[in-house]
Amino acid sequence: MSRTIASLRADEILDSRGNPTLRIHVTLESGVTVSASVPSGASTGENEAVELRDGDSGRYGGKGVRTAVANVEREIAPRLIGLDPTSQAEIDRVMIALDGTPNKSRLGANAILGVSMAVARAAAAAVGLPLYAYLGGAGARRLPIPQMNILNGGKHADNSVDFQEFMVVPLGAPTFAEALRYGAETFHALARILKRKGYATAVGDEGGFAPDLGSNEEACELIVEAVLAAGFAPGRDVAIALDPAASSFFVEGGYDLARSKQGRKTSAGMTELYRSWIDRYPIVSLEDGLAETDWDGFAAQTAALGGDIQIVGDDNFVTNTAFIARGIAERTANAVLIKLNQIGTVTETIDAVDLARSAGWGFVISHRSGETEDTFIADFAVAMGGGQIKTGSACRSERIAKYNRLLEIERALGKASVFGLPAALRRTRLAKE
Ligand code: 2PG
Ligand code: MG
Repeated sequence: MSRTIASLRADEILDSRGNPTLRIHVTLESGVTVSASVPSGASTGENEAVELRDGDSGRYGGKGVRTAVANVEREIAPRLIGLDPTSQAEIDRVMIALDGTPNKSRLGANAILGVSMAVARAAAAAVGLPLYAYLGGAGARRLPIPQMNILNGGKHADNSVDFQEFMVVPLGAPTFAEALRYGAETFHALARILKRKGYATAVGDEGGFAPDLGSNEEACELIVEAVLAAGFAPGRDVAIALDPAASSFFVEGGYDLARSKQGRKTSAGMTELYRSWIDRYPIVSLEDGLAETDWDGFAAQTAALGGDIQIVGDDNFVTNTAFIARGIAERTANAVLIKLNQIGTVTETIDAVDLARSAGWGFVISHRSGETEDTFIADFAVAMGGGQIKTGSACRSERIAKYNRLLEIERALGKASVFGLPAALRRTRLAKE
């Protein structure tokens, strides 16, 4: 059949941090060639699928991916040539079995995911559909509200801020295009405010500013100021989402706010801190407010705050249905962050989304801090229909590429497109007001 896979090739390319990653090319018998590139995280969860690195200190400090490239071309390709790319689940199953480990450490989750994404793209091309429509079907028409990370700290910047991500959420916009404008104008207003106050306006890994602030809380104050300066109503037009990525400052059983010199806190102390912020700032979503091992703390936090805001698990769930199922049983969140490379195949990522959906949880499709110009997650967010994406600030082209793709999709859908608060954010205090 002309649409079967004729060849599979891999390249070692660079990600947005200048570290090696993979680009996979799939060619079909018909001659159609597509490619997909793999992202890479910095604040990774312990149980993520394994990103295979060469460990050869003579190249890229050991971060080369030539072994993963060889695994694609020598091991995976011979098994997939001749298969129909629309058999996504079967192809992903073949790769999981060929790898043979629980965490894809033999062939590398980077090798497997690149192939999985490229196969999805090849299938979409073979059946003549845009990727979002191929993966999501005729009902796929909800554009996501972006969580735009305009102030960076933690592992994504070398500054005095412990918390990793302070994001604006333009949830009051009528369309995705307008939401993007609200977010970008707030970003530019924040630049002017930082400059006026004598703060640095250099950006971190995800394109947010990375100034040395006096405290973590000052980030919320500055963002509210920026929202107002841009002419928007805090909370109604533009809200705030946080990803403290608390595993990164969890030291010897306590939360150590060392960078901002704010001392150590217990799990309950952190939740109290968030409560006081929620009372003062228009926060609608909190991701990884506690460390990935702090399951009891997460359950207490969800009981305390989950009626008012979205509680998102990232490092603790790692897009893995086993951990998400535990979270659902123990009520440790009410939403999950979804990252394809945490689990390593498109099929397993869809399984994670399905599980979240079946529990009535929200889900946020997410980039990694190390990205490429690949826009797969933009289509994937529309296909899954959860109404939320997190893909960085309003600068750095590896982030903007995803937003620009979403603009294209919204335009292509025209009047059929849907944009607005998903159920997961409707529980928020702001939406109830
Ligand atoms: C996160 C991600 C993306 P990283 O913690 O949510 O923002 O960061 O890719 O470094 O894990
Ligand atoms: Mg996170």
